[in-house]
Amino acid sequence: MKHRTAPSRRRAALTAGVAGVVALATTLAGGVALSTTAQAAESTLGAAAAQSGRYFGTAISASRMSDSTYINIANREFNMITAENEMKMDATEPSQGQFNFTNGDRILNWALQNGKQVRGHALAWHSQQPGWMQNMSGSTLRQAMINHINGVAGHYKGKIHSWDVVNEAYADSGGGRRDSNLQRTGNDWIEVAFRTARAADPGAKLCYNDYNTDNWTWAKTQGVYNMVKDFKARGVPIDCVGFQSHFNSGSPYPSNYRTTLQNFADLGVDVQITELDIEGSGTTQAETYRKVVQDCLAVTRCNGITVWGVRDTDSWRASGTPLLFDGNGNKKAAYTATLEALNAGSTSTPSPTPTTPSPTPTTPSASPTASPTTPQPSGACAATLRIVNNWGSGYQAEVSVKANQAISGWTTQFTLSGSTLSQVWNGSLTSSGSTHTVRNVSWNGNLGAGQTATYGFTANGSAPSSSTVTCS
Ligand code: 9MR
Repeated sequence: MKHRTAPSRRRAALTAGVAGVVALATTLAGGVALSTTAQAAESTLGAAAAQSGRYFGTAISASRMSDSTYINIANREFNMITAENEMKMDATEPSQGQFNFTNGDRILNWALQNGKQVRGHALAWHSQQPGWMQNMSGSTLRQAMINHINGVAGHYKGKIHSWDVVNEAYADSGGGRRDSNLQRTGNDWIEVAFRTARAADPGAKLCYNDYNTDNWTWAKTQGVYNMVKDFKARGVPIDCVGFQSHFNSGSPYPSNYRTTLQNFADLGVDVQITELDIEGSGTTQAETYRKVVQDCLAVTRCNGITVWGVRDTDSWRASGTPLLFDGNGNKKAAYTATLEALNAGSTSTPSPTPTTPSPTPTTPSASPTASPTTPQPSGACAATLRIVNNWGSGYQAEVSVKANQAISGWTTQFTLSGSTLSQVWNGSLTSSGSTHTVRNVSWNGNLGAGQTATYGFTANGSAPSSSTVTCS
C-alpha cells in the first residue's frame, strides 16, 4: 500500500467534502436552510465523525500502551475507546467477589485524560468467564452474574458512554438463544442483566452486542430484533444495539446493512458499530469501509463506529489485515476512504444558517426522543441538548458543546421545570432552583475550533420537549 502524504490526503478529503455539498445543494434546491459554507475537512477520524455528532473509536489493549507508535495513533485519531479484553468478566473478577480493575482503569483513565469517551465491554457473556464461574449454574450463577454487574458497572459508574451489557447471547443459526450456563439459569437472564446494569449506572447507555447480525435476512438478526422489540414493549431498559461487524468472506458486508441498522433504530434504540474490521486489502477493502461509514451516517440513531484495533498487526485476525493502519502505523487506503466518507457525510446534515437564528424554541416533538435544541448562532461556543432515553418517571439527556473558536473552558446553563437532576457525568454541576449550570471538567475544557465535548445527565420527572442551553 502506497502511503499518501498528509497534504495530498487532506486535499482529497476536502475535494470530497465540497463535492458532497454541491451534490446536496442540487438535491435539496430550495426549501431547506442549508449552510453555504463548506466545512473544512477534518484530518482525523474522531474529528471528522464529530462533525455530525458521532464518534469514531478503537479497541485498545493495555499490553500495547507502551508502544509509542500505537498509542500516538490511538490518541490522534480516535475519540471513543473500548478495552479489548480488560473489562471482561475474567479480567475484572478473577476470584469471586474480588475485583481487579488495574488494566481496565489504565485504559479508562488514559482515555478520559485525553478527552475521549469509553465504551464498556462486556458485563455478561458466556465466554471469557473466570474459572470459578464456568462451572456454576442455577440461582448461584444468576446471583454471581448480578454481583458481577453491580461490581463492575458500579466501579465505572458515571464514566461509561455505553455498556455492552450482554454479549453474543444468540445462536449462530436458527434465530434462538445460544446454549450457555447463563442461558440455563432461565430465559430472563438478559433482562435481569439490563435491569441490574441500569440501577448500577443509570448514566450509561445499555447495549446488547453481537456478531453476524448485520444481514437483515439472517435468522440470528431476526432473533435479536425480536428480543429488542419485546424489551422495548415491556419496558426492559435497553438503549442501544451493538453490531460487531467483523466482515470477511464467510460473513461479508451485506448490501442490506443500512436496512438492518435502520430497522433496529426504528424500534427506538441507538445503534452502534462496535468491533468493525474488514478482511482484505486495497481498493476492495477501502470501498467496503466507505460503505459501512456511509450506512452509519445515513441512520440518524447510529451514534458511532469503533474499529477492533489500531494496526493490522494488533488485530485478533492479523493475517486478514482488516484494519485502517498497516503494521508500521501507516494509513491504508481503507483509512483514506473512511476519513473521506466521514467528512463527506458531515456536510449532508442540514444545519440552520448562522445569520438567521430561529427566534422560537424548536417545535415540541411527540417522539420520546425530543428534537435537539437550536444551536446558539454566535459566541465562542454553542450547546444543544437532546433526550437520549426516556423511561417515563425519568430520563437521560446529552448536551453537546461545540467550540466556534479555540476555548480553554466552557460554561453551559439551562432551566428545567418539572424535573430534578440526579446525576451528571463529564461535567461539573451547580444548581440554583431549576437553573442548572454545568462547566467542563479538567479533561474536556480545551477545545479547538469546531471540536465538540459532550456531557450527560439523568433526571427525575418528565423530559422537556425542547430546552435552550446557553454556552459561554
Ligand atoms: O480481540 C479479542 C481477543 O484479544 C481475545 O483473545 C478474545 C477472547 O475472547 O476476544 C476478542 O474480542 C472479541 C470481543 O470481545 C467480542 N466479539 C468478538 C471479538 C473477537 O473475537
